[in-house]
Amino acid sequence: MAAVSEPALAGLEEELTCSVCLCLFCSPVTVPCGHNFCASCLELTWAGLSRNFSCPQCRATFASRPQLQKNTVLCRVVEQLRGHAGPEEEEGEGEEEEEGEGEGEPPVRCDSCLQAPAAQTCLTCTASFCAEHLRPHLDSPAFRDHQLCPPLRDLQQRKCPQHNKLFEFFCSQHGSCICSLCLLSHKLCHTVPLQLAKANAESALKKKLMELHNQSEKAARAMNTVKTNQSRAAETASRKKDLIRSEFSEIKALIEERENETLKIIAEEEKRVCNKFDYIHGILGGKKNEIQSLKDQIEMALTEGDDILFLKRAAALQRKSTKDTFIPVIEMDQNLIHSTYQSAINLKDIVKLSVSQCSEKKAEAKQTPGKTKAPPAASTNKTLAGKKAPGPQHTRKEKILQQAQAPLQLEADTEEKKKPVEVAPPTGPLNAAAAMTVKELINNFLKKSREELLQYAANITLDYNTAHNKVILSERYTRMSVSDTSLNYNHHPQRFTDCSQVLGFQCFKRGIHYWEVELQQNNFCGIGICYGSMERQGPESRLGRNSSSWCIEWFNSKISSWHNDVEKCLPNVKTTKIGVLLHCEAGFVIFMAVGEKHNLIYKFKTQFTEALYPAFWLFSSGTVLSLCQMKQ
Ligand SMILES: *[C@@H]1O[C@H](CO)[C@@H](O)[C@H](O)[C@H]1NC(C)=O
Ligand SMILES: *[C@@H]1O[C@H](CO)[C@@H](O)[C@H](O)[C@H]1NC(C)=O
Ligand SMILES: *[C@@H]1O[C@H](CO)[C@@H](O)[C@H](O)[C@H]1NC(C)=O
Ligand SMILES: *[C@@H]1O[C@H](CO)[C@@H](O)[C@H](O)[C@H]1NC(C)=O
Ligand SMILES: *[C@@H]1O[C@H](CO)[C@@H](O)[C@H](O)[C@H]1NC(C)=O
Ligand SMILES: *[C@@H]1O[C@H](CO)[C@@H](O)[C@H](O)[C@H]1NC(C)=O
Ligand SMILES: CC(=O)N[C@H]1CO[C@H](CO)[C@@H](O)[C@@H]1O
Repeated sequence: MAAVSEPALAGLEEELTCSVCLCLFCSPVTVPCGHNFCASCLELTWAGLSRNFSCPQCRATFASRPQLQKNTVLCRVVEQLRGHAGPEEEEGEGEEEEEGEGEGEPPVRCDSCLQAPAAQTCLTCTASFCAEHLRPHLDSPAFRDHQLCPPLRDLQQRKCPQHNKLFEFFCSQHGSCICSLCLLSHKLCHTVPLQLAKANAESALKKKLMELHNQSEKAARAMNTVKTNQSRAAETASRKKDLIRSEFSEIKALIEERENETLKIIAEEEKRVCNKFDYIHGILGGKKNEIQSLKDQIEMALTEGDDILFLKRAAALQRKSTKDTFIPVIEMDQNLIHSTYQSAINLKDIVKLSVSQCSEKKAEAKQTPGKTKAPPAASTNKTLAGKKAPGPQHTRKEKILQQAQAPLQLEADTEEKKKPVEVAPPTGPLNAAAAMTVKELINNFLKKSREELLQYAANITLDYNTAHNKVILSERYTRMSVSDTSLNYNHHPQRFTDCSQVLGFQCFKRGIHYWEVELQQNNFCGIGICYGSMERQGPESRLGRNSSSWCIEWFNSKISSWHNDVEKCLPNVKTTKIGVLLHCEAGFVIFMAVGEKHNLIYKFKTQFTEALYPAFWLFSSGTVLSLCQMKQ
């Protein structure tokens, strides 16, 4: 086999022997003082001890039981040695002969006779001698000072090649062994006798072993911590995932419940109408039978031969008649169907909006990790709307200051710079925080481009039943104008009797809605919103003159806002297209000039308590308003 390693391993046997069992190591382990033992021997030695563990070789004591690591290098060396010496090394005498010089250490031969095994080595002569040839050393005074020691092998390796003298010292600077003659050239070096150098190196290595032992224990502890932390993280994540799952299933259940309710409304309406149809169908069936029976009687009478009898019957039959069949109009309540459908769309919009807001926030957080979080109002993309950010350019220092301060500060800043902004005082008891978020929300919407607002677009049609007698509706209920004469619309409780007004057919209880109105001719009109419960008669039925409506009014060149009979004059705007943005939950309505740079005309903030209808007032003949069909 690996003959190459054979000589290398020769002579190592003693080093590879456990000092407890005196056999070759079997799974050797290393104790902190650096000594190796068979794992099982150490187990036996330390069995039953709870402290004062000591090394069986050097008696070094350890307060606690040292952690023992298998000495893998030693293991491999022992295995290699076994591979040559056979597993039972001690009893393998025969093998030893076979292996010859390879394994069994050949005795050191006498340098004199070159045959007999040496008894001692003389360090002075640098030669080994058998008992016989050693005798002069022991007897003759000439050799008295010669230093004798047990036989040493390879004396040549222990000699300085330069001076052919035995090494006696160790130079730590050069890390080499030197002889006494070399000392001259190492005058400036630190040199120590070999024995001392060996002892020093041994203790240094032992110390290092201790340190490594400490380090390895530390590493093992750290590994444990990492594993623990890992499983803790996994646990936390799975717990949170469960919670999130249950939140979402609750959301889904809520939506499903709403779906069920909404579907139920339609189903009930369907049932109501179906029952009516069934009823009418039954009535008509009876009528048909009645007619058939009269028909039969007449036909029977016509076959009567007896004149007297025939005339008598004919007279009776001629008196009989059946009324024309009256078929009542039965249809589903379009208003109900539509508003039910609209409520589903509104819910969808709200969900869509909050879901997209969630992902926007996430994207923002990713974009600026570690930075101070900017307030939402300031972080929306201003360039999208083709507008410049409001407010002056700030220096870098000011910007940092602003970021450090509360969003409140930034908000107040931009608020002042905007010109035509006025805010109606909120009617509801909003707390400061809620008011602030509504403010931010409004600013968000004001920064949106028209394209962005169109995602909330609602097509509005006019409700014929609310139109005042002089309001003409045309273009499939999207255009309104004023007639000089009364149009004699039939009476309806929802109809305006005193003010030439009309409401939209659509009503909004929830969600965000945007519609646009075109002022086509003559600026005498009002555009706004109102509760369905607003008066239809008397002076209080005028838009803005009560607490149930909010509007912007054009009175020739004068523009003003109206609510609760309070007027506020506003700066003029040139545009003829007005956008209305209604946010039911946040409680605001914004009137904007479509296509203008600073497009805010006015905003009302309040808490809406009822569903809201688009509302219009047309003052004089010639005024024409048109509702825009919106493409999403
Ligand atoms: C353990 O060692 C300490 C100090 O070397 C000694 O005082 C103590 O008696 C020892 N205990 C035992 C049980 O040998
Ligand atoms: C090993 O660690 C112990 C405490 O954990 C310490 O007292 C000792 O000095 C360390 N030994 C070495 C060699 O670092
Ligand atoms: C493990 O968790 C503890 C406590 O949570 C912490 O102090 C320690 O730094 C963590 N260690 C690692 C490696 O993550
Ligand atoms: C909705 O209706 C379906 C079918 O009628 C029913 O299985 C489900 O439990 C209902 N969900 C809720 C939340 O009421
Ligand atoms: C803002 O919008 C413009 C135009 O769509 C785009 O180029 C830019 O990257 C956007 N900036 C941010 C911060 O989203
Ligand atoms: C409004 O009506 C137009 C034309 O009928 C249609 O194309 C558009 O999709 C509608 N918009 C909405 C928001 O329903
Ligand atoms: C029905 C209605 O809302 N009426 C109110 C209209 O506004 C005036 C003025 O604020 C109130 O006095 C009415 O009660």
